[in-house]
Amino acid sequence: MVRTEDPRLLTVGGTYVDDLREPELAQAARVTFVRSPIAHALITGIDVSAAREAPGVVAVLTAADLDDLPPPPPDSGLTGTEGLPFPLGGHWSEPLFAVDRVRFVGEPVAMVITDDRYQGEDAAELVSVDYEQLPAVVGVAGALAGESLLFPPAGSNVAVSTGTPADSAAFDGCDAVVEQVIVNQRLAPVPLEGRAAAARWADGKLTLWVSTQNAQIARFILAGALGLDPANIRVVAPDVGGGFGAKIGVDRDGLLVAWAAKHIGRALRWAETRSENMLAMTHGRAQRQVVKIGGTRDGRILAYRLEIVQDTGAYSRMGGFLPFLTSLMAAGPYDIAHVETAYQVVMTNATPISAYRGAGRPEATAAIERAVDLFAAEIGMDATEVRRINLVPADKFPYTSGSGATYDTGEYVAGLDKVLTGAGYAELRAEQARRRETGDVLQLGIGVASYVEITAADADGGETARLVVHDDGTATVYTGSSAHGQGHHTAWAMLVQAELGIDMSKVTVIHGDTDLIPMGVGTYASRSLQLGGVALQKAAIEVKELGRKVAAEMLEASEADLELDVDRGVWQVRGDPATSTTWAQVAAHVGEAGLAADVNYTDGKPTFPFGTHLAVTEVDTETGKARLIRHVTVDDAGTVLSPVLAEGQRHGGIAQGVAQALLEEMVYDAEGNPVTGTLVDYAIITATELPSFELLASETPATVNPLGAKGIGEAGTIGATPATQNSVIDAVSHLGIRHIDMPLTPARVWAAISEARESR
Ligand code: SMO
Repeated sequence: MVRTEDPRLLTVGGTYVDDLREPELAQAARVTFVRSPIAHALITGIDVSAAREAPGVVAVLTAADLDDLPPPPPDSGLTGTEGLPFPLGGHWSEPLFAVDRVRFVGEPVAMVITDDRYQGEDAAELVSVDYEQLPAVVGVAGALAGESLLFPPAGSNVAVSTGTPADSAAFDGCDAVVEQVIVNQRLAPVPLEGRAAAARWADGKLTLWVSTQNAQIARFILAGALGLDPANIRVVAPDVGGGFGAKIGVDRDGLLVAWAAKHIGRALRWAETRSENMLAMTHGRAQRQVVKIGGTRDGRILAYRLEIVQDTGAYSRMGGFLPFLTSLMAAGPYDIAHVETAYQVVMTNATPISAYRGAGRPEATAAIERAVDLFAAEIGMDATEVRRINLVPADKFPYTSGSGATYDTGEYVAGLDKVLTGAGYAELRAEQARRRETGDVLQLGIGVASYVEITAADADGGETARLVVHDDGTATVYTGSSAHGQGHHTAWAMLVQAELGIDMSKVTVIHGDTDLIPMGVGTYASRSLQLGGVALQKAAIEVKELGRKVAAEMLEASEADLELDVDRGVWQVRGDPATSTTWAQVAAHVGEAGLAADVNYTDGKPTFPFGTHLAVTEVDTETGKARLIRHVTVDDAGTVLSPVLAEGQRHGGIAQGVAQALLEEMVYDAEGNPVTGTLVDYAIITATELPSFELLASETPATVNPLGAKGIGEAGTIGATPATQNSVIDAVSHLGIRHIDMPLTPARVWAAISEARESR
């Protein structure tokens, strides 16, 4: 089965926000943002007079023009651990335009609106902003030092703190205890399509076309920010070129485009440049972790502690919430008697942190998978053996972990064994020994990571589906779960065909338009199939029962005697296939409204996909260059609906995970200037750096939903990152190296090797 969306995407291409040729946008003016070039400064004046006179300028807007907006919500007083801190309100709230103070390079300060886009670039240069530079808060150390404050009224840069765990007695009974500071570095999501929006205000109604993972959530945010009745807002997400979590809802830049269209009464459009995307779209990860792990010399882990400082950047978007998820998943797939976690969320003068492929769970896996390898090295045991001893055994499910998550089903040890067998683990170790013996310049590394993750963590938020069968025998699906590369059209059409026997080619899938689908949640947290897919399956079953009644009437048979021949898509009398009627005839008989069902599925529960990744790297000990040469994985996401879509998710996820391990890092200098703000300095991964992945099959059905489905969207990044990191460290472990922080660039690996050789 191939993807039904591909012929269009590969021939005429998609229609993204900036490609829209809607007549309503024909006269649209162009938005160019004026962004702060300084990480931390007071704004002492903004002079827009010269810009207003520039060619093509329609308007120049700043915070002073926002007086037609509703007052911000009162201080919620949310600090500490009460309530879910995203976004933080009160002291920490994020304005639309910067007011009085800028807090990161890239923060929007003003907006220039011009007839043509090129005019905006020139006019923006003429906006004169007076800045009084302040000391920048860089990284978690800078935030905790507290010498400069982003929000002086708050009195601290620490927005959330769970308190520190007391040094636990659980470690006292351990033969061996290891501690390590681990940096899970800041990453840029880099979707191929950057952020873009187009807005029009007419007849008391706002339409916003926006590149988003969820049109309905964007509408909800818009209504709140602009003080509008949601009924007077239409949000449309056309084709969306990737999001990775950073396009959940709509952020301040998109809100400003919508507001400005209403404010000046002219349609507007905006598409960011890649440079803006690197600085002003949210970033991900950015945790400093301290792990402590202890156990017996025969490999039993008895106690584990994870302390996190989350750098959430200049404003707390989902960054304030990520360490909660990291803490929840801290214990990983292991049965550990004592687990303790603590976290702080701190503000820094950098781009705000939000969700990025895995959103808090990759950070949990990265921490414990490093810790397990460190523990194994300490007791001199093979790290895969330590994993086998401590993985939750198959007969213990449902299992509540030491960090408080209840895993539904799992075959963790079987998954590990499948990967070890598939990779030829013993032969790999033998090859590694050979290379060590001969002193080969290219040393071999074998890294393993086992994981469990939570998907659809917010399952009770539900998902919607509407299904209509038409009198020409086709069907239309309206889904609250919109695609930005995942392949929903294919999957949703497969579900309809499986249930109703209507051929996939006759199924149209519509998403991302709040006029057509007012209720929906959207695509993130690997939730689509297990929530949106189940909603659609339920709608199809309802339509089927409606169809049965109508067909029975038409064929003058009892409902009990009717059966749906799913291969042919016809209703027939049992044992008398000649007496039959098609979906088209049934729909024509009853009229379209008669063959439609609406489902809002809110009974879903989170699921816990799991797996093991094994990465084989070759490390050049003279240059420090690490190359991934094999990657073998089990990613068990329950029952697989479409193997090609599931494999696609695994491929993309692995590539992004390996990229974090080897290449990517968003770096800031001491003044808070981003120094990796272009794709020349920020190395995203390409096919050249990757081998062909060896994906092994494993399906342990979820028990909490009728499709047996768990999420697959984020698994690849979760397993691949620590497997690759462990692999590179393993390649040089014979030199006495125990840990190297990501990204494992040649410079870092070479420095670690040099240091190890010197200290010998
Ligand atoms: S990081 Mo994802 O879109 O939950």
